[in-house]
Amino acid sequence: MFENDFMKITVAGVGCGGNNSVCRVADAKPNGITYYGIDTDKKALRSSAVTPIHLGANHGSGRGCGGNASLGKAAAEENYELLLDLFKDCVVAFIAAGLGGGTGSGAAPIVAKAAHEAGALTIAVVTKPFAFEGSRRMAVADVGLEELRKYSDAVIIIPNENVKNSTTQKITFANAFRLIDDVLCESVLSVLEILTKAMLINIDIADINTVLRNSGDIFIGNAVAEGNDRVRKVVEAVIKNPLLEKGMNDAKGLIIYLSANHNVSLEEINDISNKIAETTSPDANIIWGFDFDDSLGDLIKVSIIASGVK
Ligand SMILES: Nc1nc2c(ncn2[C@@H]2O[C@H](COP(=O)(O)OP(=O)(O)OP(=O)(O)O)[C@@H](O)[C@H]2O)c(=O)[nH]1
Ligand SMILES: [Mg+2]
Repeated sequence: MFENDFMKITVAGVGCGGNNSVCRVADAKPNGITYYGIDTDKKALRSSAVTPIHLGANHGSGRGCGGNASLGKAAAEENYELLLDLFKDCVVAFIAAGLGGGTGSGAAPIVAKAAHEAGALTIAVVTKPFAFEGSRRMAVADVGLEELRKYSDAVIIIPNENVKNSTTQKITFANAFRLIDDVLCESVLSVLEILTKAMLINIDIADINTVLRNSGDIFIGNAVAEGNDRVRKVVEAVIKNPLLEKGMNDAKGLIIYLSANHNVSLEEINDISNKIAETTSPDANIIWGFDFDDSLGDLIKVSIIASGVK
């Protein structure tokens, strides 16, 4: 796990789903991150393992928004100054939410707006509801997503339906949302890891801002491979992520981060980078980081963030 003691990174969960996933990130204990659990539901916040922020004391009962995104929005606007304060001096802010409910869909865009206005690179990581949750909830999610896109620099979208393909094990109803919390959590962790590692090596926040500021929807991929054919295997795996709504085709920006032991050849690094770059648009802005990691043995590890994906 990486360490970060050189800049303020904040991970904020909004609403029940957002909060659960942020608690998972905090459990994984990456150092030097500030966590907030933001909700209109006072009771839900009581069990939060991260710093609780209650929104909208003057808007409703303190029991959540019951799926009403206008209430969620009003609650966040009521506490806008507080939100601005939370993100003061923050360099990168992650906003996690399950879209479809009132707090996540209504308040998360305003939380993103505050983070962005405070100057942070603002990355939203959100889920869309299962089909069985009904069209009304999906419509609330769609409106929430459009609002979030207005205020976030980058958005990662995970349709809950895709989670069904994420494991060969039976997904019980009881653990379905737990699994989704994990997916949200892993997405945040993986972007965090790429950003902090890349910045430790040879990429600075200015490079990262160039690729991710106002970049729209983003794609993330992680893969490892070993053996004679490891270049082909790792490239094939890293450019696919069945959990995400968008693939990485025609990306306008790309961060590639590779690690391998000291035996890795220049040709391998060259081939991996070129093959990944071929899937982006020809004028894509590509930034690249590498680190030796002898603990990987024969494995080669590649992580990517592609921005402006269609
Ligand atoms: N990750 C995760 N998602 C959940 C959970 N419960 C529900 N969801 C999903 O997230 C969407 C929003 O639900 P919640 O997060 O409970 O809603 P909220 O943002 O708290 O909004 P209100 O309760 O209406 O104020 C749902 O439509 C589900 O798709 C959960 O425990 N974890
Ligand atoms: Mg709730």
